[in-house]
Amino acid sequence: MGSMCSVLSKQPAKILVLGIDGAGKTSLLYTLKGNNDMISPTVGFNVETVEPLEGVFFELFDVGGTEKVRNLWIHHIENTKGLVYVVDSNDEEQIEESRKELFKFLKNEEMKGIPIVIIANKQDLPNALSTTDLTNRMGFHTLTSHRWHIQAASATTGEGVFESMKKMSNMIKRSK
Ligand code: G3D
Ligand code: MG
Repeated sequence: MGSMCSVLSKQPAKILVLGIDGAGKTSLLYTLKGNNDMISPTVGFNVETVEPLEGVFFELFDVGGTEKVRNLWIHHIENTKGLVYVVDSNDEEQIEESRKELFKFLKNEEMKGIPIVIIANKQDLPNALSTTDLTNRMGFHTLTSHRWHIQAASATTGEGVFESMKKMSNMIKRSK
């Protein structure tokens, strides 16, 4: 166990933060980074190293989610240790699109064995779907190719955000 912890602390584990536009990826980075810090945008995407738990360092890659840039997601897979997939639980119209993009992305051979934490974001909004409803609507029960966990969260209030990173940390440790 101790050696596994040091694996995560020696050098940050690369985590892809994906999801369609408006899901809340950048807000999630801000919440984890602390809102007083500015996110430094790299060419076309955001990369931030955060320490969501003591001694656990994640390098978060928020590579954007507009239709145009989704094809670029695959170019960021190398060395990825985990996938955080952000979904806007309050936007029923985009759920199908979000589902399709995730399942398409997971077909990439390089994603094999990479654990996934799905962020059921915007839970602070009154019409947000519950994690149970979202799981059904997105067909996660058919997602047997990867270990996954769905976390109710709000990137703006911070609800569930650090819990989701803890879950990710545990999943990565177990996949070593
Ligand atoms: P993206 O990076 O995935 O494209 P953003 O998404 O982080 O830019 O968020 C898109 C919009 O959703 C932003 O609103 C942001 O404030 C809002 N948002 C993100 N997370 C939450 C959440 O948990 N709850 C609520 N209520 N709103 C959220 P604007 O108005 O700036 O476009
Ligand atoms: Mg963004």
